[in-house]
Amino acid sequence: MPDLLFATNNANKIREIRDGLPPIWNIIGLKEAGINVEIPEPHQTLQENAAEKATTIFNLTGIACFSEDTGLEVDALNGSPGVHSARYAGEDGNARANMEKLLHQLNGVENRTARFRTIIALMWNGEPIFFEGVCPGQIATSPRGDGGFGYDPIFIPEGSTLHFAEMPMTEKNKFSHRKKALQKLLTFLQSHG
Ligand code: ITT
Repeated sequence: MPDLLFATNNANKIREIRDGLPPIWNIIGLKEAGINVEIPEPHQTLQENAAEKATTIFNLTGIACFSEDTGLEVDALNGSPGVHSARYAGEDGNARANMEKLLHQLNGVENRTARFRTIIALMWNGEPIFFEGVCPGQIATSPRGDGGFGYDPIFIPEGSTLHFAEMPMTEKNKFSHRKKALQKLLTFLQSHG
């Protein structure tokens, strides 16, 4: 089974990618690979950040790898928090504070349409190539569920009445941005592998 290094420190992303991949690939996260680095995300687009993460780890290790960057785009907020989703409330990775800020911004707002967007960057012949997945939906008025991570308690994907955090991972993966991007990556690897 070939190893594929997933350049992320987010254990939830690793779980979801493993759940969505047929077991022909052995997905390894940075921690498991013994790589302890803060991956920079300095850019204004998901694509540039994804490329930065994958390129940084590839240059460090020389190992076949991919990364992904994800953002939540809310129409009533002109696409915010978008590429700034992780630090929306200031502190990196504080999901509760991020959700509270978003719900506050949308207080009394009727149009709650939004989408998660994932860009995967795969290092291929030393250069990043990209695969995109989008999941349209709505921002709920209050959180529900204790599964998933990040903004999952307040996101209702199109085609469901459940919040992402109320779904088991396999159900989330029927809708998810990450799974759609992963599917494109898989198709590419299967035809070029
Ligand atoms: P990396 O190591 O891969 O960079 P990260 O946690 O920094 O991991 P991102 O910058 O891609 O990941 O995440 C942006 C924000 O969006 C962050 O607050 C996540 O919790 C949130 N997020 C990402 N994917 C999500 C998903 O599927 N459901 C809910 N929230 C998600």
